[in-house]
Amino acid sequence: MLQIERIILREIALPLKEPFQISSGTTTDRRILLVELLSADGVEGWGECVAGEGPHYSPETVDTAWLALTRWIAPRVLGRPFGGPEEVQPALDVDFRGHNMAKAALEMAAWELTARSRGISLAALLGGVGGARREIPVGISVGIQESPAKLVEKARSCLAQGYRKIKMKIKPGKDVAFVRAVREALGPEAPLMADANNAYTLSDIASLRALDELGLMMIEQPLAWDDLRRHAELQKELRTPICLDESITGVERAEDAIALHSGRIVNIKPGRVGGFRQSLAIHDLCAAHGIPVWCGGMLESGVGRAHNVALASLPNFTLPGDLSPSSRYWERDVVDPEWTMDASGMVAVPIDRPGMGVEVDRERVEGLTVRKEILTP
Ligand code: OSB
Ligand code: MG
Repeated sequence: MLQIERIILREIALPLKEPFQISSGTTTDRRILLVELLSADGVEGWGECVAGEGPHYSPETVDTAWLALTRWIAPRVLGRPFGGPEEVQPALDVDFRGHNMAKAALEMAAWELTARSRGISLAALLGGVGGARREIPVGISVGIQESPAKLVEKARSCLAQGYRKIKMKIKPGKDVAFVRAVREALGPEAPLMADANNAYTLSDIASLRALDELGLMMIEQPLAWDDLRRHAELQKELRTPICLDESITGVERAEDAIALHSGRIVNIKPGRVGGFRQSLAIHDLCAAHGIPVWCGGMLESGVGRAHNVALASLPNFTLPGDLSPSSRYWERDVVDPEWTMDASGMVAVPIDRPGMGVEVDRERVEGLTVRKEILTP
């Protein structure tokens, strides 16, 4: 049984160590929405909303998520008995369209709370600890750089740190020459990929064909954020697997993508798909169709990272996730212990600790809080 008696929303301001540029814009300071739940029997649960500062990745923003949580999500869950966290997402989707990231923040906190109240790890609750997945290979997402030489320098340093996959953000004009320079500098075996965040159309086929020659593990979401059909056309023209990110907003979209052959790999971000229930469904669907998945990131604090690490412990997460350690993003994270990566590019899944496996540094969070609201039935 799961009954939520109190929801505490906080927006914290967390500056990135360095600006992060993707094709649709640059982020320097994160506005992070944290969700804290308190159950009827006094157990806490934490979630993080991955919505951006502006509507540049998906239509949601921190402000729309705050509105959705206070006005429509909280009233649907507060004081209401659920059989378990898997019942939360269906309840939120009745007569309530979209706002996946806002819904996910609440839903994932409900899973976290459940794991704590059962005294098991979130990874174990999600079903991810079957044998060897106590560690997950980590990839890094490198923002758009000024010059090919700068990108080469970054990528080289990432490999030296142990990262198992290097994803380079690209956009027209900052693509082929940049990626080719890295390929030439790091050699044919370097695990490289590119992420365009929708910066291309089918008329850019020449650049996309040139990228196709560079031995990339995949090209992520080259075309429109909500497109599947054109990605299918493009995939026919490329040897490099297309990986879908933005377009996969739930398990039905994943079914569509598989039916249309829109890509060969799926990046699962639990926030984008409405939470863990949908993430698990997409994971299982892709596994049944031989489609590898990996866990994407949204520049989360240590709270969202904990959820991603737990999810990525599932068996079909066979490719390295965007799960960089805390120090790649922040001077200091908001959880204790902070997230680390070992020299061979692995992050440990904290399966011996209840819940998400890290504790929120409440004092630090209070100090960073710019807005707070307490919601009760
Ligand atoms: O497309 O994966 C993306 C960050 C913000 C918005 C979109 C994306 C990203 C990342 C960051 O690539 C990955 C990370 O959190 O390290
Ligand atoms: Mg992406």
